[in-house]
Parts: sequence; structure tokens; C-alpha cells
Amino acid sequence: MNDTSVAKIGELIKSAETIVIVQADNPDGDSIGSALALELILDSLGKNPHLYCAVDIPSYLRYMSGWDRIEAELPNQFDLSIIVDTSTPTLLEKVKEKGDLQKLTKKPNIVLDHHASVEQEIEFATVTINDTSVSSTGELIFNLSRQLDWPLSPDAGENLMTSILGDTQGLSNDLASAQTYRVMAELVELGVHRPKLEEKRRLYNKMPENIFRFKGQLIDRTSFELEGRLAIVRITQQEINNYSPLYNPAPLIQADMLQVEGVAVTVVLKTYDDGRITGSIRSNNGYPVASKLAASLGGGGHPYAAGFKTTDNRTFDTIRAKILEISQELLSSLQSERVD
Ligand SMILES: [Mn+2]
Repeated sequence: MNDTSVAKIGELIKSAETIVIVQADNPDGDSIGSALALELILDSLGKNPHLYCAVDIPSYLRYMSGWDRIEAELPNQFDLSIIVDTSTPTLLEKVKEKGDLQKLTKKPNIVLDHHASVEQEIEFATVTINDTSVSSTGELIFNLSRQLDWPLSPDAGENLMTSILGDTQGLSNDLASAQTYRVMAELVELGVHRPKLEEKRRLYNKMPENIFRFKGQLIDRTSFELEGRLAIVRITQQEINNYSPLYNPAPLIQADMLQVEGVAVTVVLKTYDDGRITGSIRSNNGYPVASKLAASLGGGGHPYAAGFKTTDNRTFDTIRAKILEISQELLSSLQSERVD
């Protein structure tokens, strides 16, 4: 994080009153935790924060208090916007469709992110911090709050902890650095109670019986390719309609796919009637190929967690074949690196 950008962020916020906090089209634990923490911080700085997300907040994230303050409309007037957890315009398509992106470009804008592979930057941003050394946007905001002397209440701390735990899968993946643990320790000192947070999340993540049975169907349909190194499953529009409002289908199955012996990479594909296909990619430790695989389909992300979306009407079979081909290449080049 360079000092000039940090100072600039401090100034932009100081001179603004109404500030819109924008989540991209793929709200996850980090995105919502960062947004809610920023809202509390800005509020205590005497600002008038406004939470915005163009898509519905998935139900599995609704255990977070404050989620219901997130609106799909921009306020009539605002002075500044802050985009959290994305630095690519491809994840702001819904914002654009609603005509809101145009409005954002007319005012100063701050982008706070931590994603390594970005194929295209948000051009209208006044300041961008894309810090790949932190686990999550939540950790980035914690660092900013220390540097800029922002007040951090236990509630804001709880949101930041949710961000960190979300992106590090409970401090279990490579994104959790020594520094991340230090930040976690400081959050605990601030008064955040992790067991309570965990309990809240678990309670909310309980599934209805039909979701449990749907999980069985997905397990049944998962196919194992490339000698068992790639696990892939498809979710149809009908299933998205039936089950997505109740439970996010990819997290329902993907962790279990990764637990199958021999599996290196997993892909959960959602196919929509309008031709769109989205893919959630997760890979096991030692196989940092997720972002590269996503990039080959126009997406991006982290080495172990990435995603993509196609809108050019390529068929499911075409996308599937491409995934097999690229995964094969990426995995065999990993193997040859090791031999060398
Ligand atoms: Mn993130």
C-alpha cells in the first residue's frame, strides 16, 4: 500500500459527505463484511454512508447484521463512491445495465481490492489500492483504519473478521499470512468474539431438507475427468430457480468435491437460459491453477479460488471441453515444473 494513495483516500473521504459503498455483482463474505465495516467507520467519522449492490444479497450471507440496509438504488446525490473487493469492470455489469455505472463515473471514486489477476482496470477510479499482500479487502480496510486513524468499533471489527474468515476459508488457505493472524488477534482484542460469530454463521447455514437431497443429486452427477484430477458438475437454470434463493449451490457441493482423493481442480458450472454460463473454480493446495483457468475463459481471481462468466453464447459442451483442455495443460505444466 503506498503512502500517497492512502493519504489521497484520507483526503477524499474528509471532503465528502454522502458516500456510496459499492459491492460488485458477486457479493461474498468479504465484499459484504468490507462494505458493512466501512459503513460503520464512515458513520463514526460523521459521514453519510449509503450501501449499494445491484444484485440481491444471497441468503447465506443474511446472518450479517446490516445486510438489509444494502440497497439496489443509488442515492439522488452523493459526493464519493468506494468500490470494495473488485477492481475489474467485468464484475460491474449489473451496475452498468441499471445505468448506475455512468453516475459513479461523474464523482470521485476509490477502489479497494486484493485480487491478483485483473484483465482490465476500473478506469474512472480516482485512487485504486489493489493490495495482493492482504488476505481480503477486510484486512486492507483494517490496515487503512490504522494508518488513517479511523475509529474501529467492535461491530465494525466483527464485519472485518467475517471478511477475513470468508476469503481465507476460516484461516485455512494460503491467503492467511502471519500478518492476517496479527490482524485477527487485534480484532479479538478489540472485542470481537469469534465463537459467537461462528455460531451465527452456522445457524444461518443450516439447510432445508430439499437442499440436502439436491446435494445428493449434485454428488451423483459430478463427473471426474483427466484421470480423476478434475471434478466438474453442472447446475441448470431450473435448479438455480428452485434452489438458489434457499442456498448458494456452489458452496453446497464444492468443498466436498475437493475432498475426493486425487482431485486437484473443481469446477461448478451454472448454465442460464439466456446463454450465460458461470463457473466457480476451486483447487486443492499444491495446484495453484484456478486463476489461470478462469482467465482462459475471461474471468479471474486467486490461485486457489477463481471464477468466470461467459455471455457470448458458447454452449455448455464447448465450455466444458475448453475447461478440460486448459486444465490438462495447466496440470501437466505444474507436473513438469516439479520434475525439473
Ligand atoms: Mn475478497
